[in-house]
Formats: sequence, C-alpha cells, structure tokens
Amino acid sequence: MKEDINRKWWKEGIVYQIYPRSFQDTTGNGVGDLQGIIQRLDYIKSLGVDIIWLNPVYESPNDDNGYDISDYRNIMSEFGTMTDFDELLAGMKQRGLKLVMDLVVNHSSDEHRWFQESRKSRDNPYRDYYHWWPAEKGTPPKRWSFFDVESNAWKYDEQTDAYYLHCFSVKQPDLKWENPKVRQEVYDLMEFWFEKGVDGFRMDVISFISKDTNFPELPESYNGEFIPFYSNGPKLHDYLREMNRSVLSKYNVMTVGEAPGVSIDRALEFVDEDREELNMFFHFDLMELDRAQGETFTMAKEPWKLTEFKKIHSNWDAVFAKKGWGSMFLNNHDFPRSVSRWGNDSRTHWYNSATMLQTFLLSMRGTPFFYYGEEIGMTNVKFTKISEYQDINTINRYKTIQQNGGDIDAFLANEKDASRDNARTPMQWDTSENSGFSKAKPWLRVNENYKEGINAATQEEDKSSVLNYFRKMVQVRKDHLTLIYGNYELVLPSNEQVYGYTRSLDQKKYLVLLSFSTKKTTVKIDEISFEKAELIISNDDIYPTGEVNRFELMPYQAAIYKLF
Ligand code: TEU
Repeated sequence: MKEDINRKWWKEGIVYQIYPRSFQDTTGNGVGDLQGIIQRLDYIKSLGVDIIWLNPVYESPNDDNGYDISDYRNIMSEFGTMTDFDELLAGMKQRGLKLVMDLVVNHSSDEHRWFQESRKSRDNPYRDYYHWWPAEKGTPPKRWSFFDVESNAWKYDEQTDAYYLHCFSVKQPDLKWENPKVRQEVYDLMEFWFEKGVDGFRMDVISFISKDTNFPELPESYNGEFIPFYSNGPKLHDYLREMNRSVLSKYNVMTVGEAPGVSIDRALEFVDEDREELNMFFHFDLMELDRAQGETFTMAKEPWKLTEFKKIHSNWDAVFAKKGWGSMFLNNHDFPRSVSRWGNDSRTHWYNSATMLQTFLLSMRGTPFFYYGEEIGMTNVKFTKISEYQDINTINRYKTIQQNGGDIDAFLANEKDASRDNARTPMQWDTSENSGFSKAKPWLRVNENYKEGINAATQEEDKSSVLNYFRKMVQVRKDHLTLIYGNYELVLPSNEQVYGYTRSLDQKKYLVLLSFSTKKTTVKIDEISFEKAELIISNDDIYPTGEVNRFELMPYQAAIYKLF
C-alpha cells in the first residue's frame, strides 16, 4: 500500500540562502549586489537547489545589514534597483528556481516614513504604528533588547516625551501589530511582492509580533529568560491566521517563520495544516546546544554531545511525523559556519566532515536550508581584533563589556567561535584577489583559506571536491522520495561517535550512518534486521567487515545504504 505523503514543492525543494552583501560584487564598491547574483545564477542552478532565500534587499540604512527596513517596496541602493530585481526574478524563473524573500515586520527602521511620522507628535496618524510609553507614566517596565548596549528595549524620545520599544537596536523600533492598520500595511506589502511573482517569505522573528500592550513585569515563570516570553504574545496566532486568510491563501507560496523562543510543545500551533498559519518554522534548539544556558551568543564551557544532537533532531522529527512539516539547517547568517561548529575544519577532517554534514541535511525529513558557501565547505574566519568585526551584535556587546569592566579577552575568544560575522565573509569564488568576490576592498574581510582550495573554481575542476559531493548528494535526495518523506527511526541512540537512522517508505528502507568522530569506529546495528546493505553514496572508501550489520567508518565518514 502506498503511504499518504501529501506532496508539496516546498517540502521537496532544497533551499539555498544568499546573504546578498557577501555574494558577488559587480560595481566595485566591496559590497555584493543583485547583478552579482544574476551573474551567478547558472552556478546556483548547477548545484541542484530549487529555492533561493534572499536576506533582506530592501532600502535600509543598514544598522543591522538590511534587517532595519526604511522602504519595503524599494531595493537598497547598494544592491541595485527594482529593474535589477525584476531581472533577477526573471532569470530565476527561466531556470526554474523559486524566490523566497525575507519579511522583516516585527520592526522597521527608525528611518521608515511611518516612524518618522510617528515620533513627530502624540496625535500624528502614525503614532499608533509603534509602541510608545508616555514619560508621565514613569519608567517603563523592563524589556530586553538584543543589540542595545544597556540591553534596554525602551528608548526615550525627547520630541514627544515618551519611550519607544525596540527589541533589537535603537534603530529598529517594534511595529505595533495590535493596530489593524499596521497589519493591513504588512499584508499590502506582501501582496506587492507576490504580485511580482515572489514565491514566499522567510519571516523574521515572527514569533515576537504580538505584545501584551499593558507591558506587565516579566512573569516569574520565565525565570529571567526573555526570548520565550517575547515569543508567547497573546494574539500571535490570531495574527498569523489573519495573515494567511488575507494574503497567503491566495497564492501558491511557501512560508517559513523564524521562531526563536518557540518550544517543541508549541510547534504544531504554527504548522498544523488545519490551522492555516505557516508551512514551516525554524526552531533554535540545535543553535542552543553549544551555548551557555539562556545565552544565544555565548559558548558553553562544556563541549556539546552527539547524543543530545540526535535527541533534538529525533524529537523534532517526531512532532512533524503526522502533521506539519519541519525545516533543517546547520548554520545561517546569525550563526557560525556548520563545518567549524558541528564538524571539524582542520585540514585532516575538513573534507569528510563538510560532506558528512551535507549528507545529514539531505537525508533527513524536513526541508533542507543551505547557506551560501556551505556547498564548498566555507569555514569560520575567526577574527582576532574588534576592528575586524562589522556586526552590530558583536560591536555593541563589546561596548557593554567595556562599560561594565568585563573580560574583553574572554569576549573576543568567544566571538572567534560564536560571532555572526563568521558566517558573513565574502563568498569564495576563485583564487583571484579577494576570492573573486570584489575588485575593491570587501566590506568584511575574506577568509584567506580561499587560496587553499576552499573556493568554487578549484573545486569545480576536482571530481572529489566538497562541491561535487554536494551535487551528487542533492541528486541522491531527488532520486529517493523516501529520503524526503520517509519515516525516520533512530538507531544507536546512545552512541557518542556515530549518528545512525533509517528512512522508510512503501517497503523501501535506507540506513544512514554519520561519523562525528576523529577516529575510525565500528558499529553494529542490532535494532533492525536486514539481509543485505547496498551502498548508495559515501564520502570515503568502504571497508567490508564480513558481517552484514557491522560497519567500519573512517573519521567523519557518511554512508547511505539501501537495506534488503
Ligand atoms: O534574528 C533574530 C534573533 O533573535 C537572532 O538574532 C537569534 O540569534 C536567534 O533568533 C536565536 O535566538 C533575526 C535575523 O535573523 C537577524 O539577522 C536580525 O539581526 C534580527 O532578526 C533582527 O531583525
């Protein structure tokens, strides 16, 4: 009997995320642009991916690299014009690629016309587009801000003697979703892009949009952790349903919400099809695995454990086994490079661990999201001086520590592993100056290892490169519907070296074995029985052990077998 799998393009597609600032500069100003992406469309198509997610390309003063939008219907001048955008979209359509844009509507830029108006007077028609706290009510109740040196989300504005709320930087005031006019503005701008032919949105901190506008003190149950509190606003799901009804339901589009603070028990509230809210969302359980408790950007003292890594993925897979759908990612523009973080970027283990991690994402249920450069195994840049960083997050946390007389050296050591800029260095295209990214000095320093084989051109020529393995593995996913929709079952749950699981659908069964170890390991699979294991793909040589259920794995080896 055929299992019912409810096929959808956004479940079968593979996403390639582009940070436009860092992809390809064509104007010679050291900043990537839309023409640069257009130039590289054939390369992107050659990877076998289906969907491009673009980080924000709208007009912005770039306090937070485009996450502070001053005009939702225009293109950032550094990136090009609307004509360039239309050309990009047409070029993508021609090649059968879909485009997902970033929707940043928890906040706008303080340079957006709405905020410029809002701050003018208390009776301005746009006053209620943002959260204001009149000073005569006293100091507003504590709210935390990500990028504020004092971590204070309330900024006093003299002009109207009131404070405005900004959960991110002072230049990112939070929009007031409680105002129906704001919601209508958002739906209108979404329509604007859908009418152009855009295929979906990744929704920035969408879990934060609803606020209790009485601004009570943080309830004790949250134990000082503000991210889960921010993500649990009273009207969140009303707004998502309204958005779906008003706009999303009219188009065949994909939605993926960024949902920091949303725990697994709340997952289906967002993506259960019957609720008609979102298709998928990003959870952050994995991103917290190697971080200090409650500290998104500080490394934990203890190394992370593979058993915990497995548990996170097994638990999340189970939630979406019958309803909803998951998303899979190992890095993005906010988190360090996957091979440096979950693999091993030493010369000896770089190739195997980069390809092993690709095998993982491409053999799990849930839509895989790759981040530009992941296909060639780009690594963390590990800046040592504060002057090398460009990210407001690192720079402002540095200032906080300086102000409080904290340990600057410890902070810089932490940022080497944890900073967002690790993931934002220019794409490594070839061995020419600045890795072929730009003829001018890049906005963020290039990782020097582009000269040592970590670049697309060199890997293009090499049949056994990370890049060419990626292409092969993408094809393996496409050729095996089981790897997309099949049931997932963990084997070897307590093994700290090897992650093993099976995927099965309609009588077909595959075994995936992934070594996370720097040593050779042998595993015996006793949980399931099979007579034969036929190799589908591996990133290293296979050494037969003479026993059907015993496997020897080289350091960071990945292998997928079909079981009979
Ligand atoms: O990130 C939101 C955010 O909270 C992350 O910084 C955080 O690391 C993660 O959610 C784990 O808790 C989004 C964007 O991705 C980021 O680049 C922006 O700076 C931010 O929103 C503000 O728009």
